[in-house]
Amino acid sequence: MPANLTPDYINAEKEYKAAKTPEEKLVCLQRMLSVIPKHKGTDKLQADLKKRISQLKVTCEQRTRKKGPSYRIRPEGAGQIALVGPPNSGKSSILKALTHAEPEIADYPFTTREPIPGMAHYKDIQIQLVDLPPISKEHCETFVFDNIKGADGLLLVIDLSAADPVEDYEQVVEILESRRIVPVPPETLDFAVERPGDVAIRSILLLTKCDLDVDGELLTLIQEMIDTPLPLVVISAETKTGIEELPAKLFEMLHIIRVYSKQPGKSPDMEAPFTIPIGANVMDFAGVVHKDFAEHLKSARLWGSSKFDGQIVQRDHILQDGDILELSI
Ligand SMILES: Nc1nc2c(ncn2[C@@H]2O[C@H](COP(=O)(O)OP(=O)(O)OP(=O)(O)O)[C@@H](O)[C@H]2O)c(=O)[nH]1
Ligand SMILES: [Mg+2]
Repeated sequence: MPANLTPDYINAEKEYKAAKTPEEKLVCLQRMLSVIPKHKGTDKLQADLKKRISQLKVTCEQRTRKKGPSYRIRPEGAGQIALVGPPNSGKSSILKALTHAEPEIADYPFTTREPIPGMAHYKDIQIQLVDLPPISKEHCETFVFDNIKGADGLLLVIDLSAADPVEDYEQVVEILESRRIVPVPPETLDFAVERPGDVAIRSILLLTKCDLDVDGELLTLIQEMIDTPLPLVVISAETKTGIEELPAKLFEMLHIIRVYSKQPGKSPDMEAPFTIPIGANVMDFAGVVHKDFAEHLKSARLWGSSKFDGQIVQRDHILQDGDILELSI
């Protein structure tokens, strides 16, 4: 039986031949396997591809282990949030829609091969987004999990127009849990986990490509079928539906507030707030501004959530988002 290979497959094979590193070769082989016509005539070829993929995976894992943590993106801004999901679900498109990053976006799986950071803006702060290579049962780069574990929050990105978005979501959670990562709702305060060693991370389930669900039928079906404690947020990177509202959700997920510092007799610096955890008090803020303030704080005056402007507040006074604090030593 003839194999009848498609142009997609032939292109992927060309890329495979041109690929230089084992990682690039692996991605090409996976792409070849995902686009190869599935019928009797390609059975042998499929088996051969699978064998080459598993051999290359071993080589790649050994190389990743040697490279160590160099793939981990250094956190910047008020917090780091990772984009996690199956191949082709639309992760990179979200990074591009929210930041100035220019990730490669393409209509085939395993386009993203290494973590790509970008800064999203929320009011006067920046939140770091990290686009990651996909996770799937077929293949996951080991370093992806280091990035996920180190993130302050996760966006689980599922294509709601995919063949089985509920299954996609369940697989992502299963893979994460097999790596001891437990996505929890953004409002979670208590990170008590069932198994010691598990890492709980605040997460949102992003159902993307909603422009392909014009009458909302797919969404209704997903809402009926899915079993998740996470909030569902529906967006489209294509039409930008829901994109503008996302930074506020990222901010909420970080559980932080913005507090401005003011020097005595001067106007406050409203350009660059400090970010501190919700529930932090005057002393916590002093420690973040400078260790001298924390060690020698004499008094603090508050503008914003205080009863009157310039009110003197105690060291254990709990601060609110948008407060301005004048510290004196
Ligand atoms: N219609 C529609 N297409 C989208 C949307 N978001 C992404 N796409 C398309 O989906 C395909 C995959 O998008 P990517 O952003 O590259 O997906 P990814 O999850 O980063 O893919 P990998 O890096 O391979 O894991 C591309 O062809 C995009 O143009 C969307 O909101 N609507
Ligand atoms: Mg991508």
